This record gives sequence, C-alpha cells and structure tokens, in this order.
Amino acid sequence: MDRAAAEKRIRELTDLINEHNYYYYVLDSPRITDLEFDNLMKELMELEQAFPDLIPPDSPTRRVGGMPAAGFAAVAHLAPMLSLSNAFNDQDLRDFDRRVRGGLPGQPVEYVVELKIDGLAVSLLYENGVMVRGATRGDGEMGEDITRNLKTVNSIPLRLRRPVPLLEVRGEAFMPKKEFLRLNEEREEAGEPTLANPRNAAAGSLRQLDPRITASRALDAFLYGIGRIEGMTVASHMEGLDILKELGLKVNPHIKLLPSIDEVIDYCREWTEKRHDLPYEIDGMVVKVNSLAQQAALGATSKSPRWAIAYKFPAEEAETVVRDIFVRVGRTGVLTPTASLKPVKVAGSTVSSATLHNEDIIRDKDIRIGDHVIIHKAGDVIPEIVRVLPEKRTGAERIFSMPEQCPVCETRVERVEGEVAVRCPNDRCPGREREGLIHFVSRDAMDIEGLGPSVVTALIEAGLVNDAADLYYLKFEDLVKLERMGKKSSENLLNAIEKSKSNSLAQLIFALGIRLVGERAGKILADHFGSMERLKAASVEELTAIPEIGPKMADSIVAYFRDPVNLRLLDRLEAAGVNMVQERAEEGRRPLQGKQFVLTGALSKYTRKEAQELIEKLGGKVSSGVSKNTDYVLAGEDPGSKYDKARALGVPIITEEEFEQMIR
Ligand code: 1X8
Repeated sequence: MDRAAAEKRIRELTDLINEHNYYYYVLDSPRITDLEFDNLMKELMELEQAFPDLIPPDSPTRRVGGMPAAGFAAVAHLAPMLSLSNAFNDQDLRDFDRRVRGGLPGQPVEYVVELKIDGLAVSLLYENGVMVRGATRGDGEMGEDITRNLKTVNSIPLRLRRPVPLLEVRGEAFMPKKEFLRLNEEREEAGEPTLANPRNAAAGSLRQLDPRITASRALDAFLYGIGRIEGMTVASHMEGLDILKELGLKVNPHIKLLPSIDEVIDYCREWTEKRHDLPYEIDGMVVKVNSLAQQAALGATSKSPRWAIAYKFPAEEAETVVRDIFVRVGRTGVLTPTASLKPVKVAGSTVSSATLHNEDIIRDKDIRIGDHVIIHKAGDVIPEIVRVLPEKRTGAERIFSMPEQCPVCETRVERVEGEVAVRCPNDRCPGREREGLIHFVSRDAMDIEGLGPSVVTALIEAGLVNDAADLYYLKFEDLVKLERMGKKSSENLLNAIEKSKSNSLAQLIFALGIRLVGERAGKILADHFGSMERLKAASVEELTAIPEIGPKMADSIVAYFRDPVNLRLLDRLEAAGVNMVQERAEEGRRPLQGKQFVLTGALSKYTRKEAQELIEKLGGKVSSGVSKNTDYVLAGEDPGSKYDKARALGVPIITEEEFEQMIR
C-alpha cells in the first residue's frame, strides 16, 4: 500500500474503531462482534507499524503502550476543581436548601441530584475534539498528569463526536466491583497484598508509572461537570450534561432534576436503599443547583461551592466478636485465615465470617481470637475487619498463628520468598480439589445451575465425584439417593450439566482453574488458539507472543498441560462430549481458524474484497503485509513485491485452486 492510501485507511480505521468503542463502552450496546473489532485493530496496528509517522493522536492503538514513566508532571487545571461540603442527614440537606434560597431571594430553585461515585476525581482536556490531557484533582489547582493512564480507560473517548474548540471536563474514574474482586483474587493468588476497596484500587491503578498495568485493569469513568467550554454556551447543569452526552462522554444514567428539597431527600433515601444494586460503589449523592446563573450568584467559599453539597451515606459498619480464626485452602493452594464471627447484619446481609487475607494483615491490625471488631464489606461484597476495639479486651484473647501444615491434607505448607501467601503445595489436596470443583461449576465458569458449594460437597462426600469430568458421568439413580435431592432437582441438575457441554471454549479454559488464568485470559486463549488441542500444544514462546499473556502465566499454562492427571481429565471431558473448540460465529464451519493470509495479484474468481470477506467468514484473517506471522500468501496473476517477500521468508504461497481445496 502506498503512503497516501495508508494515510486514508489509517484515518478510516481510527474513526471506525473509535465509533465502535463508543457503542461498546459508552452506550453499552456493541454493533459488531469482538472478533470483527479485533480484526479492525489488527489491520490498523499493521498499517501503523509500516507507517509510524502517520499515527494520529486519537488512534485507538495509543490507548496502550509506551514505556514506564519516571514520574508524573504537575499540571494546572483551567478551572479549579473544588471539593464539596458534606451533608450527613436530612437536616443538613434542609440547611443547605435554606442557605441556597437565602442567597437567591424570590427565585425558584431546581436541584440536580447525582450518584456520588467512589473513585478518583479526574479532569480531561480536549482541544479541537482530541483528548490532549488527563489529570488527577491534586490540590484542586494543580494535579498530576496521568494522560497515558487515562487513555487506557476505554469509556474515555480519545476524540469527541463533535470538535468543540476547547473542553475541560470533570468526572470520576472508578473500578467496577466485579473488576475489584477479580483483581484481589488475582493478587491473592499471586501472593500480593489485596487492596482495601475499589477506590484505592482505582487510584492505585491510575497512579501507575507503567500504563500497561493500568491497561490491564478494567477501569471505567463517568463525567459530570464542565470546567471550561469554548464555542458553546450553557445555561444549566442539565444542559451541560446533555452536551457531554452528545460529545460521546459517558454520563451516569441515574441523574434527576428535582423541583424541591423534599424530593431531593426522597431521592437520596431511595438510593440509600438501592446503593448495593449497582455494579460500582457509591458513597453518597451529590446535589447541585441547576441554573448556572444561580450557581454564579451563590459563588464559593474558600473551600467549596455554595451551590452544591455531597450527601454521605452512613458508613455500613457493624461491631461483632471474633469467635475463632480458621484456615481455608483455596483451589490454588493459598491458605487464607478466616475469622468466624458472631453473626451480625451489615450492608444488607448477615455476616458470620470475614476473610483475614494473610498473616501480615492479622499482625498489622493485631486481630486476636475473642476480640471485639468493626467490620464492613469491601467492594460491597467481601466482609472484612476494619479495626479492633482494644479497649474491649479482657485479657482472655488469643494470638493466632498460621499452621505449618495444610489443614486438609496435612502437607507441609510453603512460603514463597517475597510473597505474603502461604501455600499447600499438594496438587491433589482434597481441599483444593473441592474448591477447584466449586470454581469449575460457578457462574462465570461452566455456569451449572443448581450446583452450589453444598451440592458439590455432598457429591464428593458420597464418593460420586472426584474431579470435574465425573460430573458428566453422573446418573439419575446416584443423584436421587442424595439427601435433599428429589426427582425434580436431580433431573434439573442433569439437564444443567448436559447444557454446560456446549459452553464456549473460553468458559472451559477458565473453568479448569489453571493458575493465573482468569476469565479474560480464557477468552484471549480461546480466540487465539481456537481449540483445546492447539492450546495444549502451545509452547511458552508461542504463549508469551500473545499480548497480555505474561511469562508467569505462560509457564503456568505449559505446566498445567504437562501434568498427566490434567490431560486425563481433559480426555474424559472430551469423551463426555464437552465442547473443546471455539464456538463458531455464524454457520459454524471455520476451516481457516486462526490462519493469517496476505493477498497479492489479481484473483480470477473473487475481488479482493470478496476474498477477504470469505477468509474472515471462515475464521481466517487478512493482513496487508507479509511477516513471519503470515500463514499463507494467496497469489493471483501478476503478484507484487509481497510474493518476493513471502519467498524470502519461506511463507507458503498458494494458488487460487489450492485455496479452494483448503476451504472445501
Ligand atoms: C465528587 C463527585 C461528584 C459526582 C459524582 N461522584 C463524585 N465522587 C457528581 O457530581 N456526579 S462531584 C464531586 C466533587 O465535586 N468533589
């Protein structure tokens, strides 16, 4: 491709990908498949590699990459980022309303009420529609330049949908609860300390000097305020939010315009109840005067605006007693000390145990058996001890220490240098196997309905199941004999197990519980290899060549497929009819799965475009340049320089006839 054509195509691809990015991450309604999206990205990356000086500033490939920085530069905000004063109850809100009305005698006042997202405040700067900077709040006047990290947040557009000359926009970057739980699981498994809450996790992720680490965490952002805008006039906060939406920025959907403080209070109460139903954490509500003229008339004190207030939800904490500390064995062998608590209600449910994560945390917080403690739920889900109440100690409390042996199989535990985790090294530990089975059937893995931890335990104890493959050989006669399993539930369970046979390859890979291979990695591996057979045969080099697969994960995968016990498990799963191949997008036949083609010369039966569409439909990919990753060069009449390059690299060159053989 010549330079001018490359430039045109790079622009087209950039716009197309940014558009689909908007549908996917901002509107949450994708219009193309992940595979189609990946193919567009791939084509763009290849073109940019060939013409690096043509990479536009809003290219989606610029979201990741680059080397770690030495530090963050200080940047001045165009308009200061104020902090809000707090309200803790209805009376505080009524006092706020009285002050607002006092400052606007005789005027009607409308309020905008929004969720207060528990994340990290950020400011984004767009010049002529292109994102040029992203910063932390800092002291409100000056923040830290975290542009490269914020560009990795997919819901933050690199280019606005309309080119306003200048926009400084404020919002909150955050980590969804699910990602927070995933990250902590991953950290626990890797023997790293867990993070206290999604806010710390988001802040920590965005203050990484290596943007690749930020990119590996699924952060999100809501924008809720304009610092400065040029080329447009705005009369109210609501109008500002509408403009942000039109420009392609992600605005929270639960924003309400309300005519009186009574309704504001009702709405705050409503969300105090519903707060746990959201996929992200909120710690309160923000109430703002809608009219910008009124905002200006009210002004600000030295610290905060007089036209807005943050209503803080009461902290959801509870006091209880640590009755005992016992040790659980996870599926990867990590031993987790867990506190058994006197049951207590917190954040909508009764809690009777709390994870203590590891020995270091118990020591740092000085938690003893018998202690009175304050607990909360991290990420709204995981019960944790916040602090001990030492003034309530009687002297009868006991200090806990980690056992030297696995509490289930009694194998001597291992401590890895530099890790906080203690592990049971026995791959066949019954405790680990039970947890592995619970993971296998869980919602995000094989999703077998009706097969929770208690049924798994019952199946193991009845001697019916030892590993995941045994599930697929269960018989109705075995199940009905179990306690609490009637005819109907036995039938349902068998149906659910049967249904899981056609799950995706990605689900199965994740379900196997290969160390360090999470849900996302399962998907990447399934997309890349297309079948268990090919994944099984992959080398460390082949694995680490895939972006996002690091050397540790690669080693772990290769080790997994070297273990004869695992290979036998896979054989039995396959024999039972469990799907081992990437499910097919359209009609199902994908003879070119994973194959990379380069086209050159004129074909007799297809145009370039038709050939490309056919190859993609059958699972292959078409790229513009020949490289060592090219599987075949499909050559027609009068092939060009790609033909010579393929010969030089030893890439197979096929004729149209040979191609047709291949896809028959
Ligand atoms: C902080 C936050 C605001 C909003 C949402 N979440 C926050 N954490 C909002 O306005 N919707 S405003 C704000 C502040 O000004 N300090």
